[in-house]
Amino acid sequence: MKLYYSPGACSFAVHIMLEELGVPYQKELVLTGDGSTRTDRHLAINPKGQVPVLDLGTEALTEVPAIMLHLMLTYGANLKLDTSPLRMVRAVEWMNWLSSGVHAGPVTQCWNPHRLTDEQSHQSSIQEKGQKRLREAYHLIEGKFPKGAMPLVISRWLILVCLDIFDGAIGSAWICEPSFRAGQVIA
Ligand SMILES: N[C@@H](CCC(=O)N[C@@H](CS)C(=O)NCC(=O)O)C(=O)O
Repeated sequence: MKLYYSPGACSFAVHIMLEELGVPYQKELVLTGDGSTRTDRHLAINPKGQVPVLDLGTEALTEVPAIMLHLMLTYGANLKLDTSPLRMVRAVEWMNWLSSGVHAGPVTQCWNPHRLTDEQSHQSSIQEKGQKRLREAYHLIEGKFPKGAMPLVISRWLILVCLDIFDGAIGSAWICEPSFRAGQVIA
């Protein structure tokens, strides 16, 4: 199994999961900032030109929620994860929202406003709005999961989403989790 990743990108969520599940894997660095995701070689692996990709040997998986689900279902027993149907459905529910409503939405607004407009003068207001939306999402999540009650897969995603945006100064419940520190080690 090989993870194509870029430090601090959304591949981080998968990276942390692999470390915590304790499964052997290889990794290959594909930086998101220097065009490496758009090379012919990488496009042959993932035509979307993105990380993460988890190459299983037989086929390559893309999209964080799909990869996380695969890891949970295949190796969840390593961490005694509850993989009963309703728990898995809940995980999908959260990951879909984190992937679309948070990552593709406000995170893109904050980090890549140029993807949303060609008008340079509009970019700072798009970023500002993105930060507001991200804080709203963050408060929604914290309200839902008090300290220590957050399902593992969600906390892994949040580490990724909030790490840079809030500059580590969130002071929230989940930031104290061991996985956050694990994430810092492999970042
Ligand atoms: N929906 C995708 C999003 C993947 C994505 O946005 N990857 C970014 C890094 S966070 C990337 O590879 N960007 C490089 C690029 O678009 O050139 C997923 O969940 O995996």
